[in-house]
Amino acid sequence: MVTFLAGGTGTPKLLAGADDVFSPEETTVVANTGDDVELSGHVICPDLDTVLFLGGGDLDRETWWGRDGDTAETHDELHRLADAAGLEDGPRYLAGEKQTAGREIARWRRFSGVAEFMRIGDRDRAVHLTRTSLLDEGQSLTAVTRVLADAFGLDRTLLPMSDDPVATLIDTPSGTMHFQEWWVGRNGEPPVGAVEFRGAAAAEATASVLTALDEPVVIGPSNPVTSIGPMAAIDGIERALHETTVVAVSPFVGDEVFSGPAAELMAGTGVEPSTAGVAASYPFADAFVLDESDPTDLDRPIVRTDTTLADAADSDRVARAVDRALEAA
Ligand code: FO1
Repeated sequence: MVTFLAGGTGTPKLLAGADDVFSPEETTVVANTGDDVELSGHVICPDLDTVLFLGGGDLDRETWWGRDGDTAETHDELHRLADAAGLEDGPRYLAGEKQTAGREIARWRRFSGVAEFMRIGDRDRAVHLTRTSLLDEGQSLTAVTRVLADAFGLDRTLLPMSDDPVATLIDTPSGTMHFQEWWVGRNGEPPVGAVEFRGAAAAEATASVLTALDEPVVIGPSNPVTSIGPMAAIDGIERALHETTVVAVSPFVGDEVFSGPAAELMAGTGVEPSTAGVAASYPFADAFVLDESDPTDLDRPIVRTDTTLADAADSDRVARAVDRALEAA
């Protein structure tokens, strides 16, 4: 058994063609939930859903979020209506007292659906509605994720990092905002200062996550700050990572990032945006997979390969390197 930590697109891209090396039946994926928001009344879990749709053969591979070929008629109509009603565009946070009313919720991740600031596909929305309804019926996020995983025919075990809410908040010169406001609402533009994982100190790793972390762990080329950071910020998870074997794939070649906001987030939080910075962010990692042209040397074992992840053959190659790194760790 092997457990992958997933956030953003890095680990899903590694999993996309890794089945011959890491059979889905023997793989658990623990997904970041720091990116989750409540928008238009829906609990949206982007990092869980990317793995869910990938496993169900229904992921939009252009964006690596949302469902393949989805329409967005409800979303488009929300914008048309807001325009017609003269309502200002979002992100529109609900008022302070509404942030924590109702289901247990981390502060400042709850948004109005007026001029919905994230594009929610119609079939995607059905997933969020089902999730939210089951949560409101009293099920835990872990239990709801199992129900959805069964509906999508997943062979992998998929777990949220915690059943407790955590919200990744970004400090910028324009104020503190939720990760999704910064990334989707403002195109990742206000410069990043500190990053806070609100709720993480009180959040607990579930028993299923702790059991999964008894196995060797693989951290794909996800961004260490907002994809993996919320998981490492939960005490029980951090302790478990120090105790088990961990292999991490760098999302950088030296100081060049493959994609996404990792470099801005690392620089903003005082970590060198490079493979060396990734290694410093993962003191619990026992070995690394680096690109063959990455000049970085580390104090831990390194396996090198071409770490480009553009298609299934790439994922297979990188997965084989991960397997060798697990042996070297
Ligand atoms: N990313 C965008 O850049 N724009 C969107 O409108 C958007 C909508 C969206 C809806 C559901 C979902 O699960 C993910 C969505 N994402 C969107 C992706 C998301 O913002 C991030 O890429 C992840 O949180 C990072 O893992």
